[in-house]
Amino acid sequence: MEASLTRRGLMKAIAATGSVLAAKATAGPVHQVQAARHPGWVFGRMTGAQALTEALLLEGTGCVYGIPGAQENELWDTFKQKKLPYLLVTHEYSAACMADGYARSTGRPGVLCVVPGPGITNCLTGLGEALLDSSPIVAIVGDVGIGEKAKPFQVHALANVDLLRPVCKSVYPVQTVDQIPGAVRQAFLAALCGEPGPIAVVVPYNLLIEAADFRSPPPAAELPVFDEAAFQKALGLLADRSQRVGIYAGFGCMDFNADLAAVAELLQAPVATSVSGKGAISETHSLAVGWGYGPHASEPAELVFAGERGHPRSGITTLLAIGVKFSEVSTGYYGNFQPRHVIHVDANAGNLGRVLETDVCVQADAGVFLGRVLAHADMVRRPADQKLCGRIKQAKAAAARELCDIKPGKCGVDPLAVVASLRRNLPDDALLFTDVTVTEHLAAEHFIVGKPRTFFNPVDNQSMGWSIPASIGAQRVNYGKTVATLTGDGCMLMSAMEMSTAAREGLPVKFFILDDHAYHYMQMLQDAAYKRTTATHLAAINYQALAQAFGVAYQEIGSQAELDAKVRGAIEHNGPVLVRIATDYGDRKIRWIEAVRKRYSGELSAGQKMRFLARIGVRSLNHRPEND
Ligand SMILES: Cc1ncc(C[n+]2csc(CCOP(=O)(O)OP(=O)(O)O)c2C)c(N)n1
Ligand SMILES: [Mg+2]
Repeated sequence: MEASLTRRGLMKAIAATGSVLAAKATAGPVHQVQAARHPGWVFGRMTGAQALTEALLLEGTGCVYGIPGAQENELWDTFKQKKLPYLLVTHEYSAACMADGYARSTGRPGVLCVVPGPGITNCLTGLGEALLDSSPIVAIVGDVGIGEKAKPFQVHALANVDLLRPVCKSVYPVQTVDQIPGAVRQAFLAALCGEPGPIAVVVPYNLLIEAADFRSPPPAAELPVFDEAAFQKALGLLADRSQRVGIYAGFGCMDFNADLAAVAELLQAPVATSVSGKGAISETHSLAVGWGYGPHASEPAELVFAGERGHPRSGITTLLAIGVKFSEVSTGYYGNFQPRHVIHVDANAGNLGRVLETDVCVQADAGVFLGRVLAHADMVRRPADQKLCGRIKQAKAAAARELCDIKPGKCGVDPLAVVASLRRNLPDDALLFTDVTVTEHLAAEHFIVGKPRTFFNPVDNQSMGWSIPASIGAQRVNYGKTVATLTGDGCMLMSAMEMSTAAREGLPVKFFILDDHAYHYMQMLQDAAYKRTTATHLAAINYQALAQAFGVAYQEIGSQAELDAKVRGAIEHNGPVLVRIATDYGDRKIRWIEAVRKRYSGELSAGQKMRFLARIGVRSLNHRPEND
């Protein structure tokens, strides 16, 4: 995954710093005048910690999430001295998730700072989520001391650089103090360049207290790759008006809302998004059909893309997939069907044409591609398709009616009712963070997203417990906005401690916890395949006491009748609130799970199927299964 582009850029940045360094700057007033002449440079005599902090400030860092340690106390002290905002967390997993929440909500790289050894191993899961979900992060990571005075068997002396490599797009191990600012600033560029992702800058701690004369310019951005020949071929396909185009838009389209809608209108193409692409087009747009386009996702998307029986000229024939990679989760185990023609556009050549067969793959940033299509509007324009818009409207109305099909719930609230209530009561620009519960799929399907960067989900690493810290990280830099999490009791148990951070900092996140005392997700999968459940029951927690201990307000929702009023009350409260929702999943069907189960079982060999069926048959005779 280490891009030669970013390595080359790093080398250039470091070389520039080094060569100027050779010319030794003079300290004092003359020097300060020189520094003023170099806006945007890290310039002057300072320590490694100061140069690192200057670099973060020059990149506009809004907050550094993390935990200090002996190796980095110098750095944290410098953050304070230079007024770089920071946030102390309770666990480094959270630091990575918070930086991720910052990045997804702002579009700018989120920054974390952790110690080597356990600081690194604790944050690996969060960095892994950012890597698989294309979220830009800069991880400032300490390392043991190097150089002549370095001793053997230092504390935290794991293979720190090697540990980071598999979960980062690139790792920059700094070797000398003068490399620090160049490496940090190059990391910001690389985190965003092409397909975004996490970059780690690893700094041996003794370099932080070393002083040097810095003359480090900002790194030069490299032009994004644009495959012109492939673009022309794609344009040719789009110009064929006998074909009906459908757009599948991913997270890569998130900042090109207006252009995406304009291209859709130009082509009269329905638009489905990946789950992380939700919001790239307003889901209330007349051509937006929801997420996915297979049987696992929004029903309107499936109906409109596949076409309806008895309507021979319905359904799409050319798929224009932009800034998206057809991952297992987003396609419901590769359930997006193969259209007749496929144009796949993505900034990362490694993502192109890996899942569907393609007519043409265009390596390009989504924004540049969309802009170029608009520049050729006359070649590809279609007349307004009233029939298509009518069908979309009808399909969306049917899906909306499903939202009214709320189960009464014997001992709590139907999770679909929670999703509906959140949509009714959260402002349009509120940020909602979902988590790895079965409800993530209900939310993806039914939570209508109107604005970009307002709906978030840990998609491809499916890291439980992500939403609590990610939402706190986002709230820290989106103070005026309503920020909420929708998570399960199992997920909450993984990162609940971080609610104390929200309380300490007065970050008014609304934590909605669906409590069923179980891993319902696993129960749905296990019960169907094994006719019993194993290791899925969770403790009954005293949530009120927990909220009190953390110092956050508490709200209890026990029935559907009180749902709306209490959800509204929590949202209107001016501080952080833990909302326990007694949840009754009942026999609520989840399209994603049904579809994935069908695809998995379709792939079993005859022998495997027989073994599963025989076991199910025998166990079905037992009416008192040995659960958990
Ligand atoms: C770190 C991690 N461990 C295990 C899993 C497997 N897993 C996926 S969902 C889930 C249960 C989630 O429980 P909860 O938050 O209570 O939601 P519910 O299933 O009840 O909807 C588990 C164990 C995972 N995705 N991530
Ligand atoms: Mg649960």
